[in-house]
Amino acid sequence: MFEKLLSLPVVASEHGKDVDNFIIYIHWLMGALFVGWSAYYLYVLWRFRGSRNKKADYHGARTHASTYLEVAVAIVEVVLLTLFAIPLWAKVVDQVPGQDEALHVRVMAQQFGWNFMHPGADDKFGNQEFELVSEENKFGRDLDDPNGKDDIFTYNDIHVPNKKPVVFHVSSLDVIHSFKVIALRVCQDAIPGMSIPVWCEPNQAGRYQINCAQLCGNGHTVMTGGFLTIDSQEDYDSWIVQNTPTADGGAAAVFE
Ligand SMILES: [Cu+2]
Repeated sequence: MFEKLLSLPVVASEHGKDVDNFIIYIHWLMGALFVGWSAYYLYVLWRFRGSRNKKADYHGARTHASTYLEVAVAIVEVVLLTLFAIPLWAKVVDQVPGQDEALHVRVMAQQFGWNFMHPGADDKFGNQEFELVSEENKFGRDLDDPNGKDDIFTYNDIHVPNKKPVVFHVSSLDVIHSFKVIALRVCQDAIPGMSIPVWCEPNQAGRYQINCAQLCGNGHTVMTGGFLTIDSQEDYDSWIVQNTPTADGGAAAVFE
């Protein structure tokens, strides 16, 4: 019900509900503050109106009510922080699944789009070297590494399986961008020279828009052209087959 009231967008990840609930709790607090402050403001307008108070009174408040209220608001904020925000952060941000527990995908943002590196059928990335990074080789892939032969490279299009954790290793080729998939309730800054993991467990198949959440240049809005598709296992398997590079570099050539 409150999701509707706040027009929260569709959720497609396991932890998304927790994020939404937290947003709702904060709105409850903000609602209470809004009503309380508004009522107090109206009361003060009436209580200290000019016709009743011809002369200014320098004493100010004579009770401690405002202090108690301040303390009560602070306690609610501490509860939101310690019982909800910090445990939620620990659960959905800090505990990144390991190599065997999740699909790992590399994301390289650039002005103005999203490059993806998928480990392919063997679930192993090929070697990458900083020295090899170029306009054609955005991930600095080592073309001689056998683990990298089946790696899939795409632009503005990535597929992940439903109901399996996925870790996005987010980086940038030029300026600071931010990888944001609203449906997944995932957002991570993309910083040149760093690879920062962000993860979730998708739970609803569909095609979802990717946004850049940092103003990154003239074409910033064009970065909404990226899409993430959550596939059923069957669709995902066929996506892998269709996009795995052939020995002559067929599929890879299309996407690089
Ligand atoms: Cu951007």
